[in-house]
Amino acid sequence: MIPPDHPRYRSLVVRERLAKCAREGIVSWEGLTAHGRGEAFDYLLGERTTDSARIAERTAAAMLLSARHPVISINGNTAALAAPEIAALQRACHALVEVNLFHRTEERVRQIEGLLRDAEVEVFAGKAERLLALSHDRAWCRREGMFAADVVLVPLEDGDRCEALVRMGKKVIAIDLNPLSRTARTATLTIVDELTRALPEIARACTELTKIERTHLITSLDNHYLLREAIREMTARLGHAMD
Ligand code: PTJ
Repeated sequence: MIPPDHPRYRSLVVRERLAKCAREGIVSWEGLTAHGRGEAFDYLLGERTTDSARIAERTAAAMLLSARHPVISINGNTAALAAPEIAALQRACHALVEVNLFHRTEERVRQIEGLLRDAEVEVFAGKAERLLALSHDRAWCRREGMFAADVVLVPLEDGDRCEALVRMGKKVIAIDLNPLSRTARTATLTIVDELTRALPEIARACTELTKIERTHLITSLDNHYLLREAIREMTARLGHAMD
């Protein structure tokens, strides 16, 4: 039992949830280490949404709303951490939601789809094929889903698939607390923010943005600037800690 007055209460509750989901097979064991890396970067960020992340989140909303065929890709960590937030974002931007796993088994795909449906996500399921140019199992996706998408939102991604999707001419929006990762540097747009803060911000922006604002955000997108700002925020906090 985690006492609610513990100073790291939220963080401990999230860890407990991920550990439970790992025991159930929804989160991969490797996903727990990925979460730890995310926590470390979030600590450096001050566990808050920075101004540049908010710009990235509004730009993501603009891209999803302007897309012909937007798809949100879900892995084990994302489903365990944010199923209700995915449902809310799907309602706001009408994207397809598709499960795509690195540590893929049919059983895990089914479990994660079930968890999402319980949270009222409309899951795009059905027959997956090995369609992406990757030697690992993230290559499995649906022909009418991710394969046909023009914009793909990929939370907690591994760099390989991000590169493969970009090479296919798709616009890739990554959510990754590590601004130095290959994913962060390859994506069309990188949101350096924690998943459960980022998704509601994107959903809110979907309901707020005018057409003119959307166009402005998309045409002024500068991912290099967004990454530089995230790194600047982190190094500034480290600098203050040494004062
Ligand atoms: O469920 P599977 O089988 O598809 O596996 C999923 C994992 C996460 C294990 C897989 O995609 C993986 O290995 O990812 P990486 O390469 O470790 O990358 C995950 C990235 O997400 C890292 O750069 C972390 O810093 C970042 N991250 C972790 N937790 C969060 C996060 N970013 C935002 N919000 C988080 N909560």
